Amino acid sequence: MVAIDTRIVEVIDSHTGGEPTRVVVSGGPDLGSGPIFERRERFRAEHDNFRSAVVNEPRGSDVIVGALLCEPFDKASMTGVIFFNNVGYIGMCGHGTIGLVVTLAHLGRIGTGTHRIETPVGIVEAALLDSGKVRLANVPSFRHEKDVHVRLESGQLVTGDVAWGGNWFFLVDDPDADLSLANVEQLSDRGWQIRRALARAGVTGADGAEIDHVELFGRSQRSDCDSRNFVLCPGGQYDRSPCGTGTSAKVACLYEDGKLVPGQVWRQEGIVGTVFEATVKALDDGKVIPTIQGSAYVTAESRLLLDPRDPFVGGLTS
Ligand code: PYC
Repeated sequence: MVAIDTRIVEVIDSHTGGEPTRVVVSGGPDLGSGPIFERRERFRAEHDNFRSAVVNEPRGSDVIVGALLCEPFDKASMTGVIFFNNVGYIGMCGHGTIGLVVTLAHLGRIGTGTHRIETPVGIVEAALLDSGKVRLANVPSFRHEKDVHVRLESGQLVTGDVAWGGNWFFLVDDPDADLSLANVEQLSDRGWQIRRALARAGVTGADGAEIDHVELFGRSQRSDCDSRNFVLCPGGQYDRSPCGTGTSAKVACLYEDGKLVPGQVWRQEGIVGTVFEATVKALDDGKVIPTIQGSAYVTAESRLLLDPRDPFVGGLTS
């Protein structure tokens, strides 16, 4: 029996290339009005326990990315969305947007065609295709710094690029790395070492923004893919998908290096073997609009129960 003051939160779960998204369709906090980035700050300041309750154990897991639907401030958008994870909030989420579109289609709220979505870091456009795939036109993406050297605790020097694809990434080409699922512990450890080295060296994104995603690139064993990656997310989990914002950051760098021309398809394989297809459209200021195409599948329709008597009503946090 559900206690009278238990809060009920309706969620739809999906996965995009193996990476889960949990869309909150009702029962979320009232964040008031105003631009989505302001509402994200209200979410962080006043309702952070809701974030943790929805994505963390015992109702979720470290891997889940949450998506809170919001009334858009931009009236031309069909919805606003705030993405969050086990430790906080992210700007954009590529796999999450693909999951969100498939979820809204599952609910009968949208059909095929292009849909404008407002995120805290800008407007994106997501097309639900007849095939069921989703093609996302992301926020303007760019390289902030090329060939940055950082020294790990081991003394090893690592070189990478700092780039924006809706989140901040440090991208490292590691052609000889063993980017296999069997090696994720070592890869995660390397990712953390790089994050710590970036922090020690004071390497940031624009305006001192923290670089909270690390992306390692190696060779794909597949003849139909250009590269394989491993992405360490802010809360220590690795992205099961090829990472939409990470692939956006990658193609922005490739474009700047003259290795990818507008319209050319880049096939990015992720660590579990799923693939996103990416292209770029060049903007006048040197940035690009990346498009990311992938598939998502709905996995559950659930009601989360937040019983105030539950000692873990706000989720398990470390
Ligand atoms: O697909 O952009 C993405 C993403 C970011 C963090 C996890 N997935």
